[in-house]
Amino acid sequence: MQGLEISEPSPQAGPRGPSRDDVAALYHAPLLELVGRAAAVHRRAHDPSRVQVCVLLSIKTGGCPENCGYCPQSAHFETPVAATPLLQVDAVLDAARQARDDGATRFCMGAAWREVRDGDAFERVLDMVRGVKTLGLEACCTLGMLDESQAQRLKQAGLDAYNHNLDCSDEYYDRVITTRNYNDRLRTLAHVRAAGITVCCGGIVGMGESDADRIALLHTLANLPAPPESVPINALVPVAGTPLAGRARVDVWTMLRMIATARILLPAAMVRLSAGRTEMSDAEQALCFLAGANSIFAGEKLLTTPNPAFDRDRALFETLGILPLEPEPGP
Ligand code: SAM
Ligand code: DTB
Ligand code: SF4
Repeated sequence: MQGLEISEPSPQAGPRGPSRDDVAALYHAPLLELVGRAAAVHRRAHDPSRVQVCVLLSIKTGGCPENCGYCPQSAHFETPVAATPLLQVDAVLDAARQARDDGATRFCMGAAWREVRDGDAFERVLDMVRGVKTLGLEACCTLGMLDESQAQRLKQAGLDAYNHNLDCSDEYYDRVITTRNYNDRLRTLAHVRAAGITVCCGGIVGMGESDADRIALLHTLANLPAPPESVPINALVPVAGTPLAGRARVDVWTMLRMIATARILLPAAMVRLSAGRTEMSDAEQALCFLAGANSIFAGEKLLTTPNPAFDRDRALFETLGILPLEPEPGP
């Protein structure tokens, strides 16, 4: 398969990473060839029988000043999501403990903020991070934009990962969001990296973008100054009141192409089958795991939208012979 013969990118990527044509050749390869190659890469870099279970918690919901067209938490749209203030530390730690008891090894706290501001709210988030770390979980936050000193403070508190998605291509970005631009996103990612926090960065499929946009996103991810350690691939969850409410569900073949191409381009990354699983059959999810996805978000809610219940995922893992990834041994 000529299109599948590109060498795997160096860990440094940068200018020596794959070209857009390389990425397109992979993405457009015959589907089973692509999935087969991704499965082989996956097996070399990871134990294919292990899938990491992560739990999300919305620590501050709704009322967000950004106008992301997919998001039920934007104050620009009338949606079913009610705004709530920043949770108390104890409530967050109760949820984290429950997540750990349910088999999760990573706990991700999301806030509907445009950016982090120094002050009491940020201090409280730092306390949440410290508390989650004492429970032996990986701690991840997604709080919007942040500057370098805020990233450093999160690192000092013990934060392992920061989620900040590019979501789509640079070219498509202003069709979805106009209150910030691609460079704003890249700047925050650089601050996270500079602070020594691992980067979780991915996108959403099903927003009306083209294959070329998806290829451009994957190309950008594979050419970041250092490869992201974590790549969430979300299927759009259309929510009433948002501009993208009427979008048709994205087909599984597109999800598979995204996941498999991401797996080949970023062999060491955790590729996360993120939003959209409620609408996927067990067989569709199995294909995504075969194509290199090795993490899910578990629990009945993502941030504000429904997600499969723990029991359904437990049954799925049993059917497929998948085991939840064990926690890393503590220091
Ligand atoms: N406000 C912060 C930000 O935007 O970075 C953090 C929270 S935001 C909800 C985190 C990510 O959730 C977004 O970047 C987007 O990729 C994803 N997301 C939000 N709404 C979604 C939807 N309806 N369907 C799929 N993914 C969604
Ligand atoms: C990511 O890429 N997907 C997760 C996590 N990172 C924060 C969030 C999905 C949110 C889906 C919409 C909602 O539940 O509000
Ligand atoms: Fe705000 Fe994040 Fe939703 Fe955009 S995706 S509206 S920044 S919460």
